[in-house]
Amino acid sequence: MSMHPRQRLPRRAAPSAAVSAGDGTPPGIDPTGSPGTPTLRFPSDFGWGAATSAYQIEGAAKEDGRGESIWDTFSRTPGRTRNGDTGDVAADHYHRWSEDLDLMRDLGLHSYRFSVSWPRVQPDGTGQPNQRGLDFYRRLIDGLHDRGIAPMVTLFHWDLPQSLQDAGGWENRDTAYRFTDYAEAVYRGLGDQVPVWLTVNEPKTVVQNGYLQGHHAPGRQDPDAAYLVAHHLQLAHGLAVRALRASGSTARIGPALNLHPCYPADDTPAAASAARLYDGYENRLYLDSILSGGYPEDVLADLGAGSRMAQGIADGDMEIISTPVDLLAVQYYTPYYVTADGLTTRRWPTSQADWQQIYPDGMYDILTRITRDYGPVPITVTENGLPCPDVPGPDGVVDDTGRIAFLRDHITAAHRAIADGVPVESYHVWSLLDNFEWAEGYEQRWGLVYVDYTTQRRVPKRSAHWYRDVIRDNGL
Ligand code: IFM
Repeated sequence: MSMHPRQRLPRRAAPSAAVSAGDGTPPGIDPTGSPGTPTLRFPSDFGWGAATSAYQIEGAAKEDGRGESIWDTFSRTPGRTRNGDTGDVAADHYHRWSEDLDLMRDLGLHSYRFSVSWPRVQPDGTGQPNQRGLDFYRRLIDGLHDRGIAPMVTLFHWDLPQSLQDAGGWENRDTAYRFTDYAEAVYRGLGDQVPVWLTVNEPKTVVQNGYLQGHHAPGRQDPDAAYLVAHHLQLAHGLAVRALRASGSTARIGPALNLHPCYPADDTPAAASAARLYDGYENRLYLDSILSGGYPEDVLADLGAGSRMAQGIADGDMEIISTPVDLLAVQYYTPYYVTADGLTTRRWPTSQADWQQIYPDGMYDILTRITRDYGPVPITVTENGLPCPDVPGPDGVVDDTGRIAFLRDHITAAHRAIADGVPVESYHVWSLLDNFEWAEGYEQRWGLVYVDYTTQRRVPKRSAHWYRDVIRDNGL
């Protein structure tokens, strides 16, 4: 088996000459644009939202019967996260959910995407659900409806119960079946009030960060295990889609995939061919299987017939994985430029997250490519955003002009894709609140709303006011 390119490329690559000022403002872009008379109107039923995930905001790690997740274990292990940060308290959303819902109402959000914490609902990953855990999400969902905001619920956003990890985690095929039981318990508890379910968030990040590079939980560096995990995560997705349908639910369901356009770094045939394989690992390994029923041949060939993944594909798995979905949730952050030897290089300024090149046209390219290659599957953009070094000024204002420029340019790119026939239904900013950014701890602030982690005071940033106007005007 040849090595996946990401293995040879540390995520933290050497800085290129073209770097941003660190506030995410690409050179040459006026960050101060604010909506006046909108010149770009979105379809009248377009949905505007914001997204979060359980471990990143909830805190209350030991309350109301919540069990331990792999992120509790990982973040409490010295050296794993920046400054030793954990999600023990995070943005304390578990206690401040009502205030946070009021913030969402003030923004005018149509849709709020959040995740259910598996160990809050099944502390050990199996068995009877913990009613106090379900009650929290019931209160949240009722509170959203009271404020006219539609809940969009992700079932798995990386916080696997530690007990399941102890039994092999996603390397163990059985975990996909445990996920289905958990999904059924959540549908039974909350399903009547949830119009959209997302199964598994960014399986690729689990594969790459959790099992190739090892800087996310569970901290493994084992390529052969990584791609078996890719298969089991997708099996879990397909089984959950079937289980939801079998429950008689009319809710819509789909996967949440982070997709990256992969361009050749130069005009050589070798770079073109390397970029094609890179695209296989980044995108087609998830899109072809879920939307077309088979893993890409080039990736399978590259992994080799003897790989644990190839050996782990049982009869009928691909039919399960490709069970028709109602929508595809797309998360776009960065493009990749691939050299002839399968490494990546930078072409655009980066944000404070050094893996993120700011390239709004990549949003257009990835959205149009989905429709071109897989047909008119309805798309919701469930994440898009950047971290900025946000600090309240003496007047208390958080002036994140770089975020406004970023959002404006990416929303404009999404509008162009819609105008060219891509069925994009909604757009969600990552993130509603500053939160625990995994291995980066609390250093990177991704929110529309600033969180003072000492007092837990929330301060809507300038971008929040700007986004509120975009929603109000249904355009910019
Ligand atoms: O914070 C993460 C999120 O959990 C998944 N998508 C990418 C975001 C920014 O890194």
